[in-house]
Amino acid sequence: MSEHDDASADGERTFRCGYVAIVGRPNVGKSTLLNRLVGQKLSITSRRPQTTRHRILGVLTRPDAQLLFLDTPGYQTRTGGALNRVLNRTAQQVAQDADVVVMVCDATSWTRADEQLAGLLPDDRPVLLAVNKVDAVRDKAKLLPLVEHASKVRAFDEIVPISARSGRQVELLVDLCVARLPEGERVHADDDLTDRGERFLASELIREKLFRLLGDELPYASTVVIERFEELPKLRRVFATVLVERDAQKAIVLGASGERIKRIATEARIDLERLLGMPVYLELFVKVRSGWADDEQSLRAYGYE
Ligand SMILES: Nc1nc2c(ncn2[C@@H]2O[C@H](COP(=O)(O)OP(=O)(O)OP(=O)(O)O)[C@@H](O)[C@H]2O)c(=O)[nH]1
Ligand SMILES: [Mg+2]
Repeated sequence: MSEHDDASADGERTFRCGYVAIVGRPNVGKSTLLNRLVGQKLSITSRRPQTTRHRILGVLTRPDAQLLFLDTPGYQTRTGGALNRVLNRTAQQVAQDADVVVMVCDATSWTRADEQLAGLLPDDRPVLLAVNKVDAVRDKAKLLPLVEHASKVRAFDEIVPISARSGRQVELLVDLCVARLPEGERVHADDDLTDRGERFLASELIREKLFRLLGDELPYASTVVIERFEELPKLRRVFATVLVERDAQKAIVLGASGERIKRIATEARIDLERLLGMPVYLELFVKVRSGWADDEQSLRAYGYE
């Protein structure tokens, strides 16, 4: 009997580690799920579709496994424009590189975009379907037709109804992922939450407040650039700019006598302080820079892979 067999006989479990891609059409709750999985707000969320624009890693370490979750931008079927092309590329690449794929859909509606994405996902690795937002479905019997239909579209390994908002069945989803991960040592320290730096997290939290406080008024083509990020022993000083495409949009972001930008800055600062666990000083500016979202070169300059 080898040493390995001895260990199994003693009931010692093998350690598993691998990548789990979270994919789905816009607005189904992928980022809310990532945050629920890691217990921190790493990935920004909002009611508006296409909130996520970058691949975001969230690390969950358990006694038996380390899961490397990758949140992705929502997959767009109505493509057009350089930004959408880059976002779709990110979603597909992440699915190709993962050990397990979790496709998220919305329990209240299955659309053509879900259908297309299900067909695009790789055939050579486990794909689980998480039917999210079940808290919004009062009569759970209404879930059955969706589950039946989805299982005809693709032979999913598992179909799990969950609520990322309440946490319902999220543990079960994690267990199902762990069972499908390869054996291997952890690649991150136990207390690592992500590979993204403080600078990036700061710009994302500001972008979230823009999405949330401007609602439908927010110009789709707006982004945040961190101009300066100072790391003092017990303080972060952040100077950031919101880039918009036109003067009229600048006025919208500023709000009457600058009230809106002030509120955006305050709310972003509070979230950032919570995430970093220290006081933050944040100054926010607005600038007009036209055409950035149509130009792949400036997209790269602003951090879109
Ligand atoms: N009722 C309910 N709403 C949810 C749940 N999960 C997410 N939502 C809401 O759905 C909206 C979209 O959530 P996100 O997590 O930003 O969705 P996403 O899939 O990451 O969206 P994109 O990044 O735009 O592709 C937000 O308003 C969330 O609060 C859930 O379990 N139940
Ligand atoms: Mg998202």
